[in-house]
Amino acid sequence: MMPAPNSAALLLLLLLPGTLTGNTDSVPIQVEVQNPIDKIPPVTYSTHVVYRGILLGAMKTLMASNSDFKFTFTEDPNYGPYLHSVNGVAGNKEKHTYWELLVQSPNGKITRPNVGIGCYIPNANETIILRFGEW
Ligand code: B12
Ligand SMILES: *[C@@H]1O[C@H](CO)[C@@H](O)[C@H](O)[C@H]1NC(C)=O
Repeated sequence: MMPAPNSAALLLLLLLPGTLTGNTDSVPIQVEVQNPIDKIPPVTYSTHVVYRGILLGAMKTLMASNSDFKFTFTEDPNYGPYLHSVNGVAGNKEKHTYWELLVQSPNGKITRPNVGIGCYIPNANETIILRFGEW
């Protein structure tokens, strides 16, 4: 006969959403496009990412649902997807311009991730800032 399932273990399963059980929750985030170089006012979009999903996925979801937001990326052999253009504005090697990836947490703190759009995993309610800048 099978032993009766341990009730403490069952409770633990119920309390761990997304770990052992499937998680269908979508994580809400915002994407803000900043282009101070061309003096374009910032635009903020709301989108979402699947549980523990990558930023690139959220950006593709946003592009598919909102015709105002578009982006292109190139594939770096070592580091993966490199964000090349946003809303028709492209980074340029000669002009030393690029799209910088910044993250603003709900408490307002802004950080610069040390990975690109293919590796960054957004957290709920973060504002992902795509900022056209110079290096
Ligand atoms: C210079 C540099 C840049 C320059 C590149 C300018 C240019 N076109 O020459 C600029 C300022 C544009 C840049 C941007 C970013 N970078 Co950078 N960059 C470097 C650095 C210091 C040297 C690269 C280099 O010249 N190698 C020598 C050449 C001969 O080799 P290469 O293969 O041709 O180099 C190319 C790639 O490295 C590519 N590249 C540079 N950074 C990144 C980042 C990503 C995600 C990708 C896909 C490609 C890429 O640009 C180089 C020139 O074409 C490296 C660290 C290091 N010491 O290696 C970090 C490094 C590659 N960058 C890194 C990061 C995180 C970024 C950013 C995501 C930072 C941010 N938060 O915005 C952005 C990219 C955003 C985007 N648009 O997708 C990380 C990548 C780690 C990872 N696994 O994702 C590194 C390793 C530094 C780190 N923090 O650890 N970067
Ligand atoms: C994100 O924001 C929503 C709506 O304001 C809130 O209900 C939720 O608790 C927040 N989640 C986190 C992890 O901050």
